[in-house]
Amino acid sequence: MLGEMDEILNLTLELIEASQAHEQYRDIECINLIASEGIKSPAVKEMLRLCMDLESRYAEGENDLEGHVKVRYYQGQKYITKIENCAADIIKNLFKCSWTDVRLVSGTHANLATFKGLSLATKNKKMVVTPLSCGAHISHDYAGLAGRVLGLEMIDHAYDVREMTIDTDKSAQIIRAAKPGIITFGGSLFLFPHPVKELRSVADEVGAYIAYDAAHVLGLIAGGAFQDPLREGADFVTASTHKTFPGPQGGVILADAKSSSVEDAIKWVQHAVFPLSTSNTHLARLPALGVAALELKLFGAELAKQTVRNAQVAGQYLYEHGVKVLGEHKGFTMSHQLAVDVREYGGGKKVAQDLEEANIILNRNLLPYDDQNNRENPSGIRIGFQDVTRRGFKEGDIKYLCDLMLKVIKGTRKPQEVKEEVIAFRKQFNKIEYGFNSLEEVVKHLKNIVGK
Ligand code: DSN
Repeated sequence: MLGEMDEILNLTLELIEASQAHEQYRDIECINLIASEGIKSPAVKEMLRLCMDLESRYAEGENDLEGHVKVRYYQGQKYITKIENCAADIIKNLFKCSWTDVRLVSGTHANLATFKGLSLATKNKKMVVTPLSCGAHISHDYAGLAGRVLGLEMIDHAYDVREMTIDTDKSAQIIRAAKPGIITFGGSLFLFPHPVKELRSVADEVGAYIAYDAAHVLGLIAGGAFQDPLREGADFVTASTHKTFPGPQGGVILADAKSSSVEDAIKWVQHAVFPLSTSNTHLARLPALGVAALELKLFGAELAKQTVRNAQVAGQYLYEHGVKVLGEHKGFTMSHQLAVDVREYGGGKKVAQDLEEANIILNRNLLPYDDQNNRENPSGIRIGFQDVTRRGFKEGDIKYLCDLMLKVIKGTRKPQEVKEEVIAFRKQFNKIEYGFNSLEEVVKHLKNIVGK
């Protein structure tokens, strides 16, 4: 027993120390360039800290066609219902849509419920998707939940490697031949808009729903800096709420109930949310989701514009310094991300690991011409600029950051030496921009706007 408790004590100390050390490491000493992560404002964090009881509660049940609570199967819901309805209404207002579901605990969960709901609505198991190496999320893929969990049959969009987007004409032919129930757009390596508008009528010809995975670009859409999928013809938008949308970790689905067929599909998707795939919907994130959405309503345009600008400046600078950044003839990117071919420097794995040693954190990534099963050492790295932008990086800071990266990528300096410069540089950015410092500041700001 004593020996066992010794071990438990050690584990507990390690747990506490590692948690403290992590906060110092990633939040204070690293420059974070993982394109799928986001950074919360002090007001969003304050809201999260306020919600410790909510973090213990349940709210199982059904929602209505406005995304509001319809029925709950537990007592004690009078404030929980208000919270969920408010969060849904702020999201609907931000994305100008008539329906949302905010109960998803992640973007993958949003895809699960949407793909399942739409395959039930259409009684069709075929789904046209972007190939994994061309940017699809693993949940769209035969090797992920779409294939292995939902048993969908995947047919690949045609992808134009030079243009770094879906080939419209060839994909139209593929869709006409396959007659899928679902056509997906969007994904995780996502530099340029996908042809939603262009393929809407082809989806109509075959009776398919369009699902657009906006996990990466949700904040850019909110800020009007990327394509607007709902206005271009997407039936459903799925997303996580913690990437360019700088909220708590979670997921969301959006739709406009513009026809009886979308209304019918919403009901199936809601059924796939509950009872098919949730019991606990992680309620404590909902108030913080509302605050993050409000911040984007107020500051999202400026934030999105600077994020994309920073990514483009980095693309140009790295390219001018001899690094193979993809999409050069199109200005490198229209999103928060860059894709860089680093085979010349040892491949994605080596470069990502070297940069990690210098406290610059990003991920290796498959590029469209890679074998999609070679996830171990793909050709590329993916760089995301949403975190540094919110910390206040402007064009000059981005170029300095690129200089630090170039030293490591090209091996002209040891990563350990560059690390000291990274830590010192990171220390100059201690505020979160484009958001609020406290809930008090949120309320004051809003009252000022409405003149109270
Ligand atoms: N796997 C994540 C990404 O990095 O894109 C999204 O879930």
